[in-house]
Amino acid sequence: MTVVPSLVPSATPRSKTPGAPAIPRGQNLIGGGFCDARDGATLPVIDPARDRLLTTIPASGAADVDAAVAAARDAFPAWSASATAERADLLDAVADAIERRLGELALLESLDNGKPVSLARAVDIPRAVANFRFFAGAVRHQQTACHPMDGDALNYTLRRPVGVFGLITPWNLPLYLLSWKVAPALAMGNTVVAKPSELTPLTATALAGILQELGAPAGVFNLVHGRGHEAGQAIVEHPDVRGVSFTGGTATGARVAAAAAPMFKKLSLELGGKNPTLVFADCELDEAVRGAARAGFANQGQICLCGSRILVERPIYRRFVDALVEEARARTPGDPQDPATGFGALVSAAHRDKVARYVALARRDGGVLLCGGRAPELPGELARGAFYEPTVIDGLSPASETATEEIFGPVVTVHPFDDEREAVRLANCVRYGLAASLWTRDLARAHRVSAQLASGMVWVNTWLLRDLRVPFGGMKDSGVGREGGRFSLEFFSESRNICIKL
Ligand code: TXE
Repeated sequence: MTVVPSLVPSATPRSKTPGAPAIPRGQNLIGGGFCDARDGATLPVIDPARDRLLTTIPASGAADVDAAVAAARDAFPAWSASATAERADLLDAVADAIERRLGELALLESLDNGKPVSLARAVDIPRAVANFRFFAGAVRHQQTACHPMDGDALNYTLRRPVGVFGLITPWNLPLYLLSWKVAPALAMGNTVVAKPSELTPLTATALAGILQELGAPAGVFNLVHGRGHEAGQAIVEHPDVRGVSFTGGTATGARVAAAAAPMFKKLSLELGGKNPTLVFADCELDEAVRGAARAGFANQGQICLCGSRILVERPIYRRFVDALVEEARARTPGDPQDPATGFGALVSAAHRDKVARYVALARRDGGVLLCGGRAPELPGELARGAFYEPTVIDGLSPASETATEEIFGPVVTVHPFDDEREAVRLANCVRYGLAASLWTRDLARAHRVSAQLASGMVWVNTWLLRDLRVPFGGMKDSGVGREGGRFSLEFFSESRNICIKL
């Protein structure tokens, strides 16, 4: 099987694991040219479902980042002065190109990450298309503020590009989250140096190929592959990078913030979550069960918005939990590249082991495993894969490590509550504050409880219903700042107020 050779630079050695799909080796894109790391160092790219080598990428270091930042800096004057329509047209063309290659890109995402190809086809790639289209439209139609001063003066505000942005993204939704940053950054006239997760670099390389094919000016979009503490850290520390948009773990976010703060860089941090799902006894039970299961297990539980802490009002506790376990059991891990598979592999063996450690902690702390809690037995090459069964744990203290720390895998804990007050207290007593979902038919309660949740986003009777105009981001240890719609346009620009005396 050959995978999108047209999207990745050629002249490449093929991957070495027998039977693995032929994926050309990934390269950096710096100043309009594809290249390896200066010292030739590489990192393996592993298919986590079969533990096989897919290809390699450059293990870039500070010298590679330096070259990419210089290219982005050189491209900035022309790109920042280009017409809005030119930038918006490029984003629309990128969206069209991604859409045309949806099948190929979904396959790459599935191979790289272990996610079901059906999910990548239905969510990851279409949402990347939507992000490029949305920000093309948003920048075309953007407005700025005007503050007249009773006939004395007129204030108006311009939004100017900032300069070179560093865009650092995680492995769970690789192209989707990269497009969420690249599109608004370029739309507002910035140039960028992007570093995808070293665990899932394939679709970022494909995006670089698309931008090249479309004739994006050299240096406007630069891609540097590599490890976080090397390439990532070098981007954050580079004095010519004027802003950083980072999505990833909370501990990494703290390191990024510490490096960026003394240089007063613009900084957006989308970090971890331990999101509560609150289920009230008056909910539409079947819908709540399906919604909670989706929130718990979508993408194998590897979405920062996943609801892994499920709080259920006591009168329906047993019925709800039994039905949830049935939903969990129905999600059978299987070959991610089989279009019929709904539940794939985790991103890596190391991550699967981390998930297993949290389940072991839960057992130690008196948790009762209602289902899952182990790696499934799968046939053939899949036996080597990083699979883990959907797991529901009852009987744990809501203050236990498993119930309060971000696991980022297919593990949910369930906890009963007796009234609204207790539900809100349990929802809010973690260090994170990214998202919450609540299930009730009582509209007054929906408003009342939503207003009390310490959380950047609240869904009522739904989960992960996204409108690209709304603010996206978290509070507490879930991050700083908001992206989405005008919030992204504002983050990726500087306001300049002009006051004219009349
Ligand atoms: O994230 P990292 P990882 C959470 C989740 C997961 C944990 C670790 O809990 O288990 O984070 O995942 C780059 N300077 N989330 O290890 O390490 C890194 O190369 C600059 C939540 O993948 O934070 C990658 O490109 N960059 C999250 C990106 O940061 C650095 C999604 C994220 O990697 C760096 C993924 C450094 N010092 C994981 N160190 C979400 N909220 O969506 C690493 N990186």
